[in-house]
Amino acid sequence: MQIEIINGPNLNLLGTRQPEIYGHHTFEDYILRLKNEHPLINLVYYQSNIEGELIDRLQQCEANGIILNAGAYTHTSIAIADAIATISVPVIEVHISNVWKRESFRHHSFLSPYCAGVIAGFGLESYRLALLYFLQKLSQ
Ligand code: CA2
Repeated sequence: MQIEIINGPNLNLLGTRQPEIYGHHTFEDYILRLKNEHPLINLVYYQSNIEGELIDRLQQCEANGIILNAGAYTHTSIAIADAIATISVPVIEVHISNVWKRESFRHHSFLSPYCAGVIAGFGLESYRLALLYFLQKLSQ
């Protein structure tokens, strides 16, 4: 089983800035832990700050499921929403922070209507919860 985690803009800065919102861990450290916990899953990680690259990656993805944190593009990108709507791989939208506790411009997502579900507000554990959903769903 292959699951791909795709992170959008600025998420390469995890663990270096705004730890009060985004925590102290780099994503590379976190994904190593997930991989160690799930050695039978082929967990692939991709990050880009560029909208078109994220769309290319979504279109090319051959995984069984995608865990997507599109960062601020969540709230702006009809193009990423169209890409999710077009592909057959199921996508779970995740956010580290609870976006509904934050500024009102973060309350709307263009992506959610095309995603299997949304997980937000659990720090990096949001990704683990999404992974657990796919593990359960895909092993049925
Ligand atoms: O809570 C999330 O996961 C967000 O997707 C993060 C985005 C934000 O625009 C969304 O509204 C919610 C921002 C990512 C910025 O990531 C940083 C990480 C570390 C330091 C600075 C920024």
